[in-house]
Amino acid sequence: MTAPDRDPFETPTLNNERSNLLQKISDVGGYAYVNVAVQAASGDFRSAEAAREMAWEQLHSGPWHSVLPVWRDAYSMACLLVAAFHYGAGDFKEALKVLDMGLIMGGLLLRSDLDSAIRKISTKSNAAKGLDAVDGRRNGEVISNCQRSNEAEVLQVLPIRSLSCKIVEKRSSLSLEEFLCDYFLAGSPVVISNCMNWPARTKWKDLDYLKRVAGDRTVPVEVGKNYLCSEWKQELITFSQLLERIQSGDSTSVGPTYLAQHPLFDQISDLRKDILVPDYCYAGGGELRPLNAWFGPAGTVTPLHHDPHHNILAQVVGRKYVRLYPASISEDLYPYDESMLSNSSQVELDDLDEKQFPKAVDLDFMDCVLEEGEMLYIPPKWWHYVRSLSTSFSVSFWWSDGSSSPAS
Ligand SMILES: O=C(O)CCC(=O)C(=O)O
Repeated sequence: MTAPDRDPFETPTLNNERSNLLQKISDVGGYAYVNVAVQAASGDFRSAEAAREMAWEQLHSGPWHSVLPVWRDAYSMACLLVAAFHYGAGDFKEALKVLDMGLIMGGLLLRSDLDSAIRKISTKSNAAKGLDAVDGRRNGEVISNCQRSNEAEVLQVLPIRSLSCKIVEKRSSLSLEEFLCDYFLAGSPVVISNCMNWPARTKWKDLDYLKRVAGDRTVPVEVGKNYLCSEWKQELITFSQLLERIQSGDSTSVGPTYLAQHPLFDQISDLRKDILVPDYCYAGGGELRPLNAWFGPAGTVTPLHHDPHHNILAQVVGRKYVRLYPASISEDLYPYDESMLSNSSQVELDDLDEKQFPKAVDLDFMDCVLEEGEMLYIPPKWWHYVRSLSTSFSVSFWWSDGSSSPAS
């Protein structure tokens, strides 16, 4: 029997779990926070806001890795307290925004309370808007897919030498055994077609559906040419605002808006139901990491970099160009010296400076246009550059080797 969903906005708000948390916050000297949180729990909205601000300051008091985990849980708790007031006042949008911030920035301790508060509010808010259950369909407006479809048009926007070297091998309905023997153990990339029988293939093209399940939710996006450029910035916007920017083809003077490398499916469970973890991700017996979403218009660029994990990049909607270089030629790609950027290359493939980076000019690479419904296996530490050729929604599945440390 499953336990009944406990009320995330329960009274008294300070149950055992939250009282224990307050004790831990006192232990690290957060007496002022404890004071205002207790007052908030007895019905004072201003105190709830003050608690949230205090926790927010702690989250920004130094580098992210040095923030004490207890302050991340304190932030989640304050978000729950603040959201309870907005919910009580019938301001569902504001309540959702606050709870999403708790999910994005907060700790794990009160995650199930945040999730159930979001479920509760979404149900009420959909009922207020006259929308049926998540699957109830209306006449769907479809994601506009300004595709660059012919090769000459595609080549115009791609880095020089694209599609002229070695095209990544493509295999249809590859079995797990074939994947293991021919690619995973050999450390070779492969494009796999006919393998994505997911509800997301149709649902994520339907704007009404996306608006209904995610429209009022707050998500972090990147704005700018790419994360290595000086004018690049991050913003928090609602999923509806992101859809509007994508649909209007609005690329600001700085560059397109990209929801990139965000664990969206931990945040919005209805979208998680639309996808399946490919069996290939169990190769090697390692641990699957949080799934990341990549959603944006044509023209988003993820510059040349590598990751320590195995990766299946699943192309759910639209198409992308991907270029790959093996790990063995890393030095010829001039990685940045700073440790934060040491997995990124200084070589800008879209505007290759041959004088500054001569060794990169004639390097062999593999590339492909990853079409809708295909998956690309990228072995660990392989350098990759990715450019979207249309509106594009992809999911990346990263997993570690059973043999390597879980942190890698
Ligand atoms: O799709 C993209 O823009 C980048 C994907 C990527 O870098 C990854 O999956 O590791």
